[in-house]
Amino acid sequence: MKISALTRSVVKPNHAIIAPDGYINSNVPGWTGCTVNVIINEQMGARLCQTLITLTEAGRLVGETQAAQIFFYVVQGQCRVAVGGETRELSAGQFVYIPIGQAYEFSQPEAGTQLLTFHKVYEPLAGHATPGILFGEKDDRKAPVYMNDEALRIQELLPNELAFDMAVNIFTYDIGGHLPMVETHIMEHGLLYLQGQAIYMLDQQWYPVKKGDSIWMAPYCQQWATAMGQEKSVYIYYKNVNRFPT
Ligand code: UGY
Ligand code: MN
Repeated sequence: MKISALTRSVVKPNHAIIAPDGYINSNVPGWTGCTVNVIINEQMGARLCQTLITLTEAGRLVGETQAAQIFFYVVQGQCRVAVGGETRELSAGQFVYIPIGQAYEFSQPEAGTQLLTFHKVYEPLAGHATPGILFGEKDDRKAPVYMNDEALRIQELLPNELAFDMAVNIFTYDIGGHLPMVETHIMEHGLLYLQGQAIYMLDQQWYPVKKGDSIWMAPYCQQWATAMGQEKSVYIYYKNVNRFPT
């Protein structure tokens, strides 16, 4: 029997691990027929928001982005999205990036469809137009080796252009693969494990993590990870990029 007083989730001033066992649903106006778990948010000291939305067959997300852009990624299932005069079917591994000031509607999901979102208040850059709507998908053929280590591959889902102030990447580690060094950096991360297991080091503390877990890393939270288990470990992560440090 599961012991209900135990969890792998931790929430610290500069990092958090949120495992699904502690989820409590939020109501988001316009998002109906679904459960919404706000996993990372400014309430914990973050400057991004990360949510996980689980849709019933009747699920509908109707809204308009305001100051924050939203990146939607289909973790499982499929649904329809209408945005910018275009309607598309999205299935697992596909995403749509919705810039600021844009109306959108998600509808007709398969029951159990899960969407991951990353939200960031957009910081305009003089001389660069605000990015447009963008569709894309996970594609391992577009994941080059990271830092000359054949065990590590990163696919950048958003264009590496100055107009974008956020990156969303998919990081795949072969079993036993590990970050080549302890990273210590100004950029913040939100992430969701899509596959496998790992040991993550955050601020010199060690955590076992697996598919379904989310992690928040504040700026300068030291980070290192190694993959373990029977399959590659894969996570999708957010990073703020391309702006002058304030
Ligand atoms: O891009 C990154 O900073 C990435 N290598 N960090 C991480 O996966 N924790
Ligand atoms: Mn990093």
